[in-house]
Amino acid sequence: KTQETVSSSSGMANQKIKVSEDPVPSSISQDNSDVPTLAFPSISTADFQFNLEKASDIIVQKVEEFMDKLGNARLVLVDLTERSKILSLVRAKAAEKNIDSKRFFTFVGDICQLYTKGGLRCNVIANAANWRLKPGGGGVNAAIFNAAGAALETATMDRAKTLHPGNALVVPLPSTSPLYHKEGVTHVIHVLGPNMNPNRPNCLDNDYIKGCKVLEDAYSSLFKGFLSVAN
Ligand code: AR6
Repeated sequence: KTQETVSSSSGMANQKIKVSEDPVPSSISQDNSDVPTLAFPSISTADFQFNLEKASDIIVQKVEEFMDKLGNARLVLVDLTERSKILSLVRAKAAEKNIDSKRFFTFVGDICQLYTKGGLRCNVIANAANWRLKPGGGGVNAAIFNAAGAALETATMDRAKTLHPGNALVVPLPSTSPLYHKEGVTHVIHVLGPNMNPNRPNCLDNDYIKGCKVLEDAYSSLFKGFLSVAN
């Protein structure tokens, strides 16, 4: 695991070459568990402009609801930066409700590099998708489709051509995908949340009665999908 050296057999005799370095920060390198783990982004709160207070309430409420069905599996809410408002809101509200922090916690990092950069093993990751289930559009959707390569697009299209708001689609990742062999991700779950952005399809025009219902359904579908492949 630690840095190794080998002697070069060609050219300069006895030259030391670095061949591998442990990519896992020591603080979490003990996270070598094979515990089923779902990493998920906060659905709808960036490009889809959903209210963060309301979204954080829904995340914590849905996590709490699924806690006793989880067994030893883990749920991890991920965002790109330590300054993430949604992560702090959710952390505070989860602490208030005494949610078991071993089975639900937040994590800062790129959802496509949780193991190689962060040392966190997550066999399932969620995507904040678009209704066409297509790559691009920025945000976490673009990042996941990019990192997973064409294998994800094909596997997704084999299962569905579109997704309705509030629904999730579980896609087994082919082992040819770099996300599978580098990061250990075996499934991607596409989730379509409610959209409050007038420049995106199916905008709910600030209707938070409908919006909250759709976001609740989205997390229920996501967590059910995860449970269906977790054990
Ligand atoms: N790793 C972890 N979290 C991320 C990453 C990443 N690589 N990239 C973004 N986030 P968004 P939405 C966080 O906008 O609001 C797309 O265009 C981000 O900070 O990706 O549901 C789709 O095609 C935020 O907390 O999703 C849809 O059309 C969260 O992920 C539309 O955006 C979700 O941000 C969906 O919009």
